[in-house]
Order: sequence, then C-alpha cells, then structure tokens
Amino acid sequence: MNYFRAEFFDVYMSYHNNILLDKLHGVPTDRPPVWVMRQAGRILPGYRQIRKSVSGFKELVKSPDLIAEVTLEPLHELGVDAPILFSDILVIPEAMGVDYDIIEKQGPKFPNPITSPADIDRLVYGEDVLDRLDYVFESITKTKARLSGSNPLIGFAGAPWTLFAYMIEGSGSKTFAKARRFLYEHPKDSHRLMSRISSATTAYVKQKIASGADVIQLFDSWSGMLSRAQYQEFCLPYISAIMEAIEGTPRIFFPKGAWSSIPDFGDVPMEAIGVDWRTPASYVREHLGEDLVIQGNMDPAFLYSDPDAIQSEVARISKDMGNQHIFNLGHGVYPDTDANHVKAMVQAVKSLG
Ligand code: 1CP
Repeated sequence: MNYFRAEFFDVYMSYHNNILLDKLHGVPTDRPPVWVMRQAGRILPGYRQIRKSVSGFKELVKSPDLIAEVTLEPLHELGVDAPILFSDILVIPEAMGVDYDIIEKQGPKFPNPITSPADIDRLVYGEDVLDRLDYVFESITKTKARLSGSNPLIGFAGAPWTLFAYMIEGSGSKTFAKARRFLYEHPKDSHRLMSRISSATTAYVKQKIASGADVIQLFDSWSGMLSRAQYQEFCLPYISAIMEAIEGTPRIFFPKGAWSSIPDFGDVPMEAIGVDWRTPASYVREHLGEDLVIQGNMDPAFLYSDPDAIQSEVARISKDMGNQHIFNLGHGVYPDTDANHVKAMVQAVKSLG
C-alpha cells in the first residue's frame, strides 16, 4: 500500500463520478462538470413535499435524515455531477448568537441584529461555534453514507461580508444601507466583526471537510454592493484567510456581481471562481489568466426558454468558457423554474463530451 498522501487517494480515487474533482485538480475532462446553485431546494417536488412535512425551514435545516434526502434528490432528478449539502449560510450568524428565522414569502428576519459596536462583544466566534453546528456535521456524515462513493459532496458557507450584511441589516435588503453605513461609521469595529465571522467560518468549513465535504464553495452573494476599495479593505483579507486555512480541499469562490474587484482576485487562494451571467469569460481570463477554472454562468432566467434554445445556449457558453470550466448558472435557480428545463440544461452539458 502506498502511504504517500493515502488519505487524499482514498477519497479522490473512490468516486464513480469524479469529473468535478478532476476539473478542480487540473485533470483533463472530456466535458465540463455540471451542478446548479440552489439545486437542492426550491424546484424539486421531493423537496417541496419534505418542506411541507416540517413546521418551518429551520426544523428542516436541523434534521440530518431529511437533509440527506433533500441533498441527494438532484442527483437522481436532474443528473448533476455532484450534490451540494442542503443547509443555509445563516447557520453561522445563529451559532454566533445572532438568531434568524425564515418568514414565508419574505425571507430571513433577525430579531436581534447587530446595531452597535457593543453588540459585537457578545458574539461567539472561532471554534466555539462548532458544538452549536453538530447538526450540519451529522448531516454530512449521513449524506456521505448514503452516497457510498458515488459522487463527491459540495459543502458551502457564506463569505464574511454577506453574513455581516445580514447580521447588521436584520433581513434581506435591496441596498444593505445599514450594513454599508456601519462600514463608514465604525471601520475598526467592522474589521472586528469581519474577523469574528471569519474565524467562525474557518472553524466551520474545516469541520465540514473533516466530516466529509469534498469541495467548499464560499458564497459572497452581496459582494456587488461594495466599491473595489471597500472590497479590498474589508473583504479580501478575510476571504483569503479562510481559503488558505483549507488548502488541499478544492475551493470555489463566488463573488456575485463583484465585477469591479475581478482584477484583485488573482491573490485569493482558490481552484475556481464563480461568475454571474453579466461577467464575460474573456474579462475574467484577461485579469486572472487561462488556468483558473471558471464556474458559471448561464442566466437563471434563460431556463424559462424552451429546451432547444437551452441546448444552444449551453453550447455557446461552453465554447466561450473554454476547457477550464464548470458549468453552472450565474446565480441560484429561480423557484418557479420548470425542473425539466434544468434537466435539459444538464443533459446538454453532458452531451458535450
Ligand atoms: O422555506 C424555504 O424553503 C426557504 C427558502 C430557503 C432555502 C431552500 C432558504 C432561506 N435557504 C434555503 C437553502 C439554501 N440556501 C441552500 C441549499 C440548498 C439549495 O437551495 O440548493 C443554499 C446553498 C443557500 C445559500 C444562501 N442562503 C445564500 C447564498 C446563495 C444565494 O442564493 O445568493 C443566501 C444569500 C441565503 C440567505 C437566504 N436563506 C433563505 C433565503 C430566502 C435567503 C435569501 C434572502 C435574500 O434574498 O436576502
């Protein structure tokens, strides 16, 4: 037996469908791997049924057996190359002591958001959050057992700025004006808060990997709210620190809408960058080179088109992106999308080989 990096080989070589890990490890593939952001919730009938059987979103997020069920459904129903663990980015604010609830048709609401620098003092951070997140790690173990080596599992977390934005705003927002005001009024405390969120997130993603996650994606859903200078000052050092801490596990960074910061992303340790549908591949290549894998970037609204048009759009995007590409949407699939259209997209990608 070869003991040299045995742990790596055990994991890496054992999946029946290895195409996502191959792409992220620089091994040539005959077509792009494909998965869909927000594939596990929203559009599938099995998810909707399970969602109805529980009292609320948070009950589902804390039920490892149901999580495994919901996580695996897109593999069978859509034919994607990898499942993403069903969970939410808001489990970290909750573990830090900023509780949330999901209100039907409104989204997240935080009864006690951060309103002043003094509120940062009460937060739990670093490894101290981990025992409040056992349900996530148990969900990973259960999902991996059911996968039994068929596909790798994607784990994820919110990037620090996106979590900061919710923790201060207390809800979703079109402007995140309160959160951006906090950056201007309390720059030092903003760093203190970003640092606490980052240490919690680092401990969390490390434990996700230890529990069996094979890939980690960081979602910076609200990165497009900040100027390039703010992103450099308040975000990049923390994102890089999290990514550096999990070197060895493939990392995908998805800074949605942060087109002005793309020239700065060359220093972020990662294997792939996710881009939204407004960001041309040529622009990313110009700034970040030919080798980095790009993930994306079909407009989720394109999935309202008929399957023939979807097939042509898949071919166009794939040609545009070139070899170093993971096929995905440019943001999460919209809840009223016909699952058959998503399936048509996945099939079109798979027939590219
Ligand atoms: O009751 C329900 O079904 C509530 C809807 C829902 C779902 C299905 C929420 C509340 N979260 C989720 C799951 C979820 N969230 C997943 C995993 C499963 C999947 O859908 O595939 C993931 C990866 C997330 C990540 C997430 N949550 C992000 C980042 C991705 C993105 O879309 O930008 C964000 C910003 C959230 C916050 C959140 N949680 C829920 C909602 C409705 C929102 C968005 C609110 C807003 O727009 O501000």
